[in-house]
Amino acid sequence: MASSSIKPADLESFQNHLRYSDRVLALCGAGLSAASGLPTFRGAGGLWRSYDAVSLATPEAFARDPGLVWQFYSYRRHMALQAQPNPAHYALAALARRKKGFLTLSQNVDGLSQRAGHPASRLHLLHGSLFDIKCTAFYCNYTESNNFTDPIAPALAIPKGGPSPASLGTATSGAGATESLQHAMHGAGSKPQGGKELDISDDRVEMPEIDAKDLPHCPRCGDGLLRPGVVWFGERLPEKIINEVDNFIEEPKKIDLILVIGTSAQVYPAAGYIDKARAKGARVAVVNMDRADTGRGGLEKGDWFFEGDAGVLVPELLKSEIGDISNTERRAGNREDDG
Ligand code: BJW
Repeated sequence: MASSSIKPADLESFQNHLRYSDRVLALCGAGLSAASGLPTFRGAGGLWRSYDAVSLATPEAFARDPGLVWQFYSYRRHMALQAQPNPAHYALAALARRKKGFLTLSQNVDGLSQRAGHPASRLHLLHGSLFDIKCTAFYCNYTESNNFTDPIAPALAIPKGGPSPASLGTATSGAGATESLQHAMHGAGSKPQGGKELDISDDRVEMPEIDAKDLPHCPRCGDGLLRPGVVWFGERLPEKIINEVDNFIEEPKKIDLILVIGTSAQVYPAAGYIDKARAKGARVAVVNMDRADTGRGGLEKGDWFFEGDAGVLVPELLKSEIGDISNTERRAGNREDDG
């Protein structure tokens, strides 16, 4: 594992606090999966073709152009399936197995925590999953979990003809992941080479327009358009999850620590859990590439800021509790099933 930039005194004080922490939260965002090669939402990594990724994550965008929004999500399903969990996903999963009072709140929809063996009962997916699907017809309540069909409809297959995204998995930031994909595309020349998938996240690559009839439709009602089971702006987070998180926070015992990993902490209600945990006594430890991303409230005395790649820093920070994230651990994680 690459050496990190953590100051020994900070590592020691953090690990001392972690050792005596019974109730711990983690709030995770897109930066957790950046080391797995998946782009973030905001900043340089957040462009998909000429669109701000956030602008495609709305019910209005889907109503206006369901074909475009499905192309965006189908591409992300495909990329998430090709990506591998990184050491930070495995480290959080290992901590969840060892510390019963540890709960992870993830804003990520990519399935990588689950694939790292994170116990399901200790992982709350605040913004849903790319692999959940639901019907948009108002009279139909069809939903499906863990649909890994790729492509989900033939018309959504990634067009072929160019080089593959060779460096997927080596970037350590969202922007880096986007850049490496584009470099892979254009470094090899603009002429189609046949057989390899085109990087349709780059708007220099032509993308077919898709007829509404070729988008995924509901197998139950027959005519409703299906949509990804993610939470878009203006939509409620799943009530069951909100209640479970609130129940954890409102338990009489204090919360000792909240880890804030790879999130710009700009989106609510997720970002609000930092203040809620603080109000219950938690110290805050932020892991982020960007020192400016400490959430709206900023840092307070007694907090920690660990600057760098979560894929490197998280396993190092948690090492005193979980040991080394070795290949054995990864295999154990993959077999883990907490029912
Ligand atoms: C690294 C790294 C590396 C890079 N290592 N770090 C209170 C105040 C103001 C507004 C609101 C409020 N409450 C609600 C709102 C409205 C709105 C909102 O929050 N707006 C804000 C923008 C101001 N919230 C909502 O609409 C929510 N719904 C709601 O509140 O409903 C209420 C309601 C009530 C009654 C009726 C109806 C409704 C829903 C929010 C849903 C967000 N959805 C998305 C899309 C999900 C699907 C998808 O994935 O496509 O969630 S938007 C997008 O942002 C996605 C993410 O999960 C989320 C957070 O982004 P994240 O993960 O933080 O990513 P980035 O890119 O922002 O940051 C990455 C970070 O990683 C950066 O800091 C990098 O530096 C760092 N990094 N590489 C470590 N290697």
